[in-house]
Amino acid sequence: MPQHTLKDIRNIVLLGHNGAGKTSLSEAILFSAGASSRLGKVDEGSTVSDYDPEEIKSRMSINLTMLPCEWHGTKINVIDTPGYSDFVGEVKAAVRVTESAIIVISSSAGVEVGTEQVWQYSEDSKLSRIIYINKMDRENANFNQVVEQVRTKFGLKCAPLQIPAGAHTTYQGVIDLLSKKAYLGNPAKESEIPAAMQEQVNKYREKLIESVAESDDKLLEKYLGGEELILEELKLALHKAITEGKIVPILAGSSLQNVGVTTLMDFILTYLPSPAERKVALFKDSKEEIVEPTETGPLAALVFKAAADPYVGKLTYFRVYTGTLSSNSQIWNSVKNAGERIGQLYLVRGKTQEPVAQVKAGDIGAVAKLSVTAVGDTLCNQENPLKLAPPVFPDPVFSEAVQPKTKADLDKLGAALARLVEEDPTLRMHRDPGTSETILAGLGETHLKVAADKVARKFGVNIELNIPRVPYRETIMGNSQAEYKHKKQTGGHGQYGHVVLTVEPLPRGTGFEFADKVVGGAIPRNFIPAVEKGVREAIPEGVLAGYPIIDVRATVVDGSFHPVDSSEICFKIAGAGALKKCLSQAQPILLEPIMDIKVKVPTDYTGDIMSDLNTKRARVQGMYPDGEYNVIDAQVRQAEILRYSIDLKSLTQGRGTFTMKFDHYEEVPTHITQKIVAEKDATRTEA
Ligand SMILES: Nc1nc2c(ncn2[C@@H]2O[C@H](COP(=O)(O)OP(=O)(O)O)[C@@H](O)[C@H]2O)c(=O)[nH]1
Ligand SMILES: [Mg+2]
Repeated sequence: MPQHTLKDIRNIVLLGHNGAGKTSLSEAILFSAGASSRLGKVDEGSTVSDYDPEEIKSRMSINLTMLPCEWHGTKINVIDTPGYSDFVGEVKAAVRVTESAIIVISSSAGVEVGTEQVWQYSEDSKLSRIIYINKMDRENANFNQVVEQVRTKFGLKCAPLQIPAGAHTTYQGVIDLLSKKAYLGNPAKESEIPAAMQEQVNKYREKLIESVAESDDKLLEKYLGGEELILEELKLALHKAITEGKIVPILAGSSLQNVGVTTLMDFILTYLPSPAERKVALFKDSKEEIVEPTETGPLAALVFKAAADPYVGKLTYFRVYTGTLSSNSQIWNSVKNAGERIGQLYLVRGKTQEPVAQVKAGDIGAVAKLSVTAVGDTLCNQENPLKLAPPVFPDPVFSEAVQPKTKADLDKLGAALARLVEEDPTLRMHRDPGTSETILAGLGETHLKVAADKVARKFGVNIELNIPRVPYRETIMGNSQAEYKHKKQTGGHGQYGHVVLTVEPLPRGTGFEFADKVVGGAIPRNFIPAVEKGVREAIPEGVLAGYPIIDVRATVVDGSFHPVDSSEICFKIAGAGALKKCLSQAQPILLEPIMDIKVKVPTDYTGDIMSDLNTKRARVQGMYPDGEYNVIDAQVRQAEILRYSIDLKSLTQGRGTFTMKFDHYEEVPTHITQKIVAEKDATRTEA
């Protein structure tokens, strides 16, 4: 493909509910543009977009996919995205690097949960939009009904620019309301409007012209003055209104039959903005500067995706906002403050990569094997360290404990998970010191299942996912004093260390403190650090159920030593021993994490959510409205909400979202403590 200038590029993300037909539409676009030689089908696993084995297996998109093609000399960078909410990270990345979105809605299902969500994302990112009502060939296709639904939900700025000719078996194409031409058949042929539809066309056209006129003061004056508006000025005004988000045109088609797709592509060229029409916000030393994009200006390219490719290794995707990035060059990562060597640049389409010498402003490319660069970073020149705002990803809300299936899997686990997390900014991994489990956290059950499949396939590591254990902590209620004498006489040199320790509880959130109040050299100064070391090494395993100790101060108050037999190791052992004894005598208790959660649900669901939170014995702290939603703030024991993302999905048909963060520890009720201690004792005797 030849290089394109800023004006000859359109960056477009396909958004919509899972199953609306985004991937099928992307396939029809590629085929119509001649970028693929046959029209693949999702149901046969033969599309350019869903090429990943996990996508073919599940018959749905999981990743964002770059699908560039050329239409009448203009490059359209189509980005297909997943509709399933667990993969919203991919959607957020794609929305960040595009000027426009096509929101795909099924003509039979209408506006769905996912439609509402992506509408919000596109609104937040101020994208220019088209609504494309797909599946017009379906038996229960109902264009007018979906249009009404869209206008009720998203406002009157959504207006049909086309109407379909026929529906279901009689569906043949679309009528363009502005030009009053019909485009029927596949490939589309310009035809006269069927006589029976003339009246309907006139009605919708009048409405459309009114909306277009309203978007521009001069046009409105003319229109109200009764003057006829000419097609060219209407087109210009419509382009401007769409670019500014004042009008969201509604189009129709059938991706599966490839009808209405070339008219959509023509529409993209005429009405959606090119990168030249969007100013770029650059940050230099935290100061924002708004500039016009140019190919010759200083370089600023945003990294929005990383993926492990079987052939070229780690592939990093970037969008150039201004300047030009060249193959085999040295550039600067302004977020990491480090240089980076750029090798061969590629234009990616599905799973294939075409090597290119340069990627210019407005375009999207990829490069293999970068060493320091991660998603969200900006690539630039060292003498001009610019930054672009990174995509904003949601925090994980669902965790599982990762268990390797075999010893061989264990050895490779850490490295494989690290690479997985590097690729997917909505995945996190950590090792919980309290439970000794490796925790993988993501956006939902499906997200983690797919991640597990991926480590098996890409890195050859087989893992199991289990419900994680609650990271309890231990502390004490009372004060105590105890001593521990480590004394051994084994032939020649003996061992001697003697420590007297006190413990006292500290306020929640203080952690662990060590103090030294030894006077008169009962323990020589040089051994005190050894005592502290022994005490600190004993903290991770409490005396009740083996959980880490927090909110305790241990003070060494006395002891004794032997001039010959005492050593650091002896005082370490005595310190650890004294702590254990002290803790056992100081009314040890278990603490559990209490989480702050914020649940956002459509108002109708408030009652159901409240009663569910009630059964989880959550403490509701407050509630406030946010548009058509209610946000509920509550505190709840972590043990109760380990699977909350699953519960919330089923309670709200996927409409609810929540965030969760650790707030504080609280004492575990006695009967539950007894259960946990008993379980711990059982595993101890097993081992
Ligand atoms: N009848 C009909 N089915 C379609 C059309 N577009 C997509 N589908 C089917 O709808 C299902 C989901 O399509 P897909 O493109 O994967 O949707 P996505 O999740 O939005 O990417 C598949 O079974 C497609 O064959 C269409 O225009 N007409
Ligand atoms: Mg798809």
